[in-house]
Amino acid sequence: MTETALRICPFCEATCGLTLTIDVNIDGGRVTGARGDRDDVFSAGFICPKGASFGELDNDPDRLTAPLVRRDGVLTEATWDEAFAAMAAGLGATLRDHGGASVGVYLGNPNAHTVAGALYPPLIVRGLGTRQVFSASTLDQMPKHVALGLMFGSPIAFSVPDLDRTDYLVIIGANPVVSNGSVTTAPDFPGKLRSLRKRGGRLVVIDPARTRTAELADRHLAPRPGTDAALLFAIVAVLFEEGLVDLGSVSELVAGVDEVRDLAAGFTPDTVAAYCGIDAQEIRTLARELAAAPSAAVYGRMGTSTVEFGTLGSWLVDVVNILTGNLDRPGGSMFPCSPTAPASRGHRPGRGFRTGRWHSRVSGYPEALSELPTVALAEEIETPGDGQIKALITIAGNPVLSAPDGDRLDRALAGVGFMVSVDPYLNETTRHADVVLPPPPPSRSPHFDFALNSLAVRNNARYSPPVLPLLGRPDEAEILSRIALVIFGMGHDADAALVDEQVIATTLTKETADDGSPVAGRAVDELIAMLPAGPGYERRLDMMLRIGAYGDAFGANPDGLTLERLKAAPHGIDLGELKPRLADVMRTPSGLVELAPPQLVADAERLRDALGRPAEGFVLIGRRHLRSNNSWMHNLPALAGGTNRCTLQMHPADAADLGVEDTAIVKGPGGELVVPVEMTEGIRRGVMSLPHGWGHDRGGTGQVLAASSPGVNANQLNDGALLDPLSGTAVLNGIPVVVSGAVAPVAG
Ligand SMILES: Nc1nc2c(c(=O)[nH]1)N[C@H]1C(S)=C(S)[C@@H](COP(=O)(O)OP(=O)(O)OC[C@H]3O[C@@H](n4cnc5c(=O)[nH]c(N)nc54)[C@H](O)[C@@H]3O)O[C@H]1N2
Ligand SMILES: Nc1nc2c(c(=O)[nH]1)N[C@H]1C(S)=C(S)[C@@H](COP(=O)(O)OP(=O)(O)OC[C@H]3O[C@@H](n4cnc5c(=O)[nH]c(N)nc54)[C@H](O)[C@@H]3O)O[C@H]1N2
Ligand code: SF4
Ligand SMILES: [Mo]
Repeated sequence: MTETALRICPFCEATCGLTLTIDVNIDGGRVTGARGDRDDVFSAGFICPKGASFGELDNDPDRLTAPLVRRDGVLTEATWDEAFAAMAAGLGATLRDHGGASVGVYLGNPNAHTVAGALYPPLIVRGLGTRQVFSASTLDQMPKHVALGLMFGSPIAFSVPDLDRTDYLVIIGANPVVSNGSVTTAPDFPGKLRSLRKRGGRLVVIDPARTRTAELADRHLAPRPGTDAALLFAIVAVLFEEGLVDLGSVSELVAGVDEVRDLAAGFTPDTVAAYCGIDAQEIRTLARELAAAPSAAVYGRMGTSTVEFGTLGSWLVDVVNILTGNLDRPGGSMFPCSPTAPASRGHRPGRGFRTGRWHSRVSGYPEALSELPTVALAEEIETPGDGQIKALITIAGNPVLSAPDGDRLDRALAGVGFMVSVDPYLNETTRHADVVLPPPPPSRSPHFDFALNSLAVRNNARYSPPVLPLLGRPDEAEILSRIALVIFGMGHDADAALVDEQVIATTLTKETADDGSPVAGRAVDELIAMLPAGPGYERRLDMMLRIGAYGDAFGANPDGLTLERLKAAPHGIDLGELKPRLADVMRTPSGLVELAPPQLVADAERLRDALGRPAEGFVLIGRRHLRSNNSWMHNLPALAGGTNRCTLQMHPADAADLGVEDTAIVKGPGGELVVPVEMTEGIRRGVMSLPHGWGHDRGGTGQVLAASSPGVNANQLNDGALLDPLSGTAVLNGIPVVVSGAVAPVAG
């Protein structure tokens, strides 16, 4: 017998609503298919190949179904009791002998896509009191956090392009037709770009490669990799030079405009043209069009972020949005309001934002958002001394492939005292663990987008309870809670619900004491008694919804949101189009947007020095594929093969100059690879691209299909020495490489 069930897709940031088909005759049920849910209030039926493979991913026979414990050097299946006890013994011994500060934590990307990943890792990190915290953020969006923190006083003050209403969109360093959007949550990004053009709007794409997104554009500019900050600065220079600056509705709320004008004068189109590889006139035209458009938005992602001047570039995206009057206005770049955002407390100054409150032990890198650069993880494990990492917890990550110089990290992980990994797969990283605790597949896990809702191009609330039963396994909330219990010194077999109850009591105590809270002055016990019976994560979610921006304030606002209401609306609740709310999100001490933070002004000097650098040699950039997801979807037949291959793309003219045919030897600062070559006219000359997340040839990973077409690890070319200094983010785009043919040309 077949049934259907609704489930939000967790495989990328678009958060599409899916309708799953379930075969209930199979023991415990089995997902047999997935299609887009046409009634979903946010995604309206959109689905991509990854979402369509939900069943295959859910049922992958290589997923771990039981925990693994290392015995006599070999990872061996164990019972959950044994595995939790082994985790408690290993972690407990490290805590006793070296303290919580000696435990490192690595948090990977899917933590942004699970309920457990949002709710429990912060408790684990806080409980340890460790500064050895690493995540995929310093391989990704950390530059944006730092820029936002310095400008708005809040590192999460993300604005997103108002895709449905904008008249003019500039996409710089992003390929949302393939990635389905990032740090902007929008199902059917490609459709939204087509609609923009259909309603007479214009699309400009700035990318060294003619991507599928660039192919939809009215105009495509292909700059040299790593030069976005200079290009954006030149746009700013033109806006000032030609009197096109108009801050619109935010003009009373911005400080530092004159400083930015003075700074930008050193980056005119003529000054940056050679460095960026873009004609000065093109830059002027772009600036004029941006200023003239009735509404416009600049949207930047990986290509603007994971580069040498990532924080500067991320800052300048918003500087352009502000100077053209497009920040916080319909059709411009707007601040979403998620259902778990705190209820509005109006415009109030905050404590501001700082980085570098402490530094990494070995290389002295500054902390950002209480994290250290992931490129420093290996050296923090290897280098003896006070504060050395003696034990490591990894949750939903694979830094051996996703971070620079995986070979070094691979060796370091082999030597770490104790390692526990929470991951459904044995991969290049988790194969080093002493205990692997696999969470259940998505069909047996709940879903709510704590992080991604606050990046949505239309405000909405949706919740998916688990579709299928757990069959005696702990869910990820319980797995992470048990790790937290050990860290709190309560023992791994204590009641896991205590963790959530503690958070609820602490949060409500703070809220009821806060005059600006919708539950100010209420009795904590009375509020706790109003939470629904059920799993702790649901109780926490209900609490967050009720004190949140749309909440029922525990009955004070009877029409407001509760988890019960949300559950009664399985296709979600539409919360309307984005509305201006800058005053609500801004938390600078001055109460103003700081357009010229001193740290960024100082870093502009570094960029000015780079302008004179000769533009020679080849550089490497990355690319993504519609049917992949970083390192962990190469094991599914439906997604593997075809054009989803690990090849080096290069311009045929470059190949001819280099004498490269089918195969190339690529040398970078971190190593050397032999890679199949794919010629394409759609990439700028002097630039080559290689996808990341491949290199599944290390053995011992238990992903049979992935290992059969392993590809190479692009990040092995990178030694990780190059960082964006303000954010500690690895430079992943614009790596210098030397390329030659793998087979000597036949002498003729
Ligand atoms: N050269 C280069 N390198 C890059 C990038 C690039 O563009 N170029 N991109 C970078 C970016 S943007 C990112 S985000 C990082 C990603 O870096 P990571 O997050 O370190 O790596 P992923 O490959 O995403 O690995 C995710 C892991 O989570 C596991 N997982 C999946 N679902 C769940 C779940 O529900 N629970 C748990 N506990 N685990 C789960 C998967 O099995 C997999 O092992 O890579 C970065 N590396
Ligand atoms: N199908 C699929 N979807 C994904 C993922 C995936 O692996 N596969 N990964 C997910 C994750 S973790 C993330 S963070 C997002 C990333 O989402 P996006 O940022 O949209 O994805 P990328 O493909 O990395 O796009 C970066 C673009 O920047 C270009 N680029 C490189 N260097 C430069 C530069 O210096 N300047 C400019 N202007 N452009 C440059 C590249 O050619 C590339 O087209 O995608 C998410 N979605
Ligand atoms: S676009 Fe993203 S969220 Fe939507 S179906 Fe595809 S992978 Fe899932
Ligand atoms: Mo990412």
